[in-house]
Amino acid sequence: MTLDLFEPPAREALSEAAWLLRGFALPHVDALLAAIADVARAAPFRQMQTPGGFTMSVALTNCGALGWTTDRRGYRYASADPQTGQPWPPMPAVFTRLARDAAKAAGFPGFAPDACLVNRYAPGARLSLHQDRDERDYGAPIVSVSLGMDATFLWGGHARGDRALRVPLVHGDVVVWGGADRLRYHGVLPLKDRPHALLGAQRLNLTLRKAG
Ligand code: MD3
Ligand code: FE
Repeated sequence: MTLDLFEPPAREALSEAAWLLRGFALPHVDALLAAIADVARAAPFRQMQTPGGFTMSVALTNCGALGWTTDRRGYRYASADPQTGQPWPPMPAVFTRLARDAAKAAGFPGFAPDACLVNRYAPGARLSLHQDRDERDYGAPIVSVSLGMDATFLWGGHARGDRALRVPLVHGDVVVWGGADRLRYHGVLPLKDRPHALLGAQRLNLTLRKAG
């Protein structure tokens, strides 16, 4: 029998339907990075324009049947990459499996994502407080996978002005959000310039969703 007195908890509650699974992605890092490189070869990372005319500090790409995009006309999910007119690259099997297993561990069995947004942060990049409301059905959870540099995640309330909790996210962490917490405001503070041993001066974040 293993002595498990010092095992970290398998899951940590951020609130009633949001779960932090520390290190859940660590066994899959090599496969995830190889799959992200494949996706980025077919659909390169790019900084998109917001409807308000700003350029996002985060660069992004997508895979799966649907991909999240933004331009002067608004935010939406689309089946084709606006830069190439081609369908987004297929969802790698390691993404689908990790998302399903993490959702199950957080109490959402049967999660089958059809969209994966891949965000890439350089030092200084940030994501201001927002809600994710471009998906068709808020009944499905969202699974988020953090790789590379540390980040401080902002976990707010149901109104933009609600006080936000600061949650440190590190390489390999997975968070699952659903139910009553699905429409909470959230964001990411500007990243510090503290290169990661494996990934260097970048943070990658996967968000796996049922968008359509
Ligand atoms: C809480 N990305 O792409 S993932 C996003 O680290 C986004 O790149 C962040 O927010 C990142 O939209 C954070 C965590 C996340 C994703 C979806 C949520 C938190 C959420 C939906 C509802 C509540
Ligand atoms: Fe978001």
